[in-house]
Amino acid sequence: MFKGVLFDLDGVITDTAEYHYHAWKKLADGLGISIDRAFNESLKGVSREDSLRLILAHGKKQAEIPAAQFAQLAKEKNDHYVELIERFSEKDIYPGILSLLQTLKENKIKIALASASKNGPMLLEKMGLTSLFDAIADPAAVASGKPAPDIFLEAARLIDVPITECLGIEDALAGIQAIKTSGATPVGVGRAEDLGDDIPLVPSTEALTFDYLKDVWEN
Ligand code: B16
Ligand code: MG
Repeated sequence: MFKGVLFDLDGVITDTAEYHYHAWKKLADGLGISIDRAFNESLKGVSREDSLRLILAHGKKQAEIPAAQFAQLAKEKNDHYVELIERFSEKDIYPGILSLLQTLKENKIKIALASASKNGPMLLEKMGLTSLFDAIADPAAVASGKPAPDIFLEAARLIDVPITECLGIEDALAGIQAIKTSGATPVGVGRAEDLGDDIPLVPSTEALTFDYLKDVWEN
């Protein structure tokens, strides 16, 4: 039986991708760079700074932005994003996630957050989920973002469970790659076209039950 579950946040526990998109779009518009929802897909699971680099490269503007302005742009995006998620609450938890977390806890399975988002602790707090988590890995404390395995390794270290005894749940390809490299067992939320056909997948979080996770582990 697995002893720990490492959760991604955006796209697994709640839907913040739309808000990230609006905040990035506002910033990109101001820079004369056009981004759409398809481009936004490539930003899922990618850190704030790496997302900004991708947007600037997309608009061929990376050479024009000095370091101080880069930091300012990242801050502007985050300020707007934080405004957009101001009213987040329990109603924003994806279906099935609260009962899964409660069941894991009842069964003494350790739970950790392995999100690229520096806003993760605030979002868990707003959704009333903080007390269900045994640990929150800090994305600022690891050397490399997803698809590197660092954040999942750090999450497993914090709950003191060997990474090979953990499941990792992700909605983004970068995150699935990170889980695979870490040595944890991946479970994807999404489509085979996006995440690959070589891992267990659920179409939406409702299907993420404790029984489903036990089946994944045993098969
Ligand atoms: P922040 P996840 C990721 O969260 C998002 O998918 C990604 O779009 C975002 O840029 C990243 O967090 C950083 O977020 O700007 O709030 O630090 O999917 O790893 O939970
Ligand atoms: Mg995600």
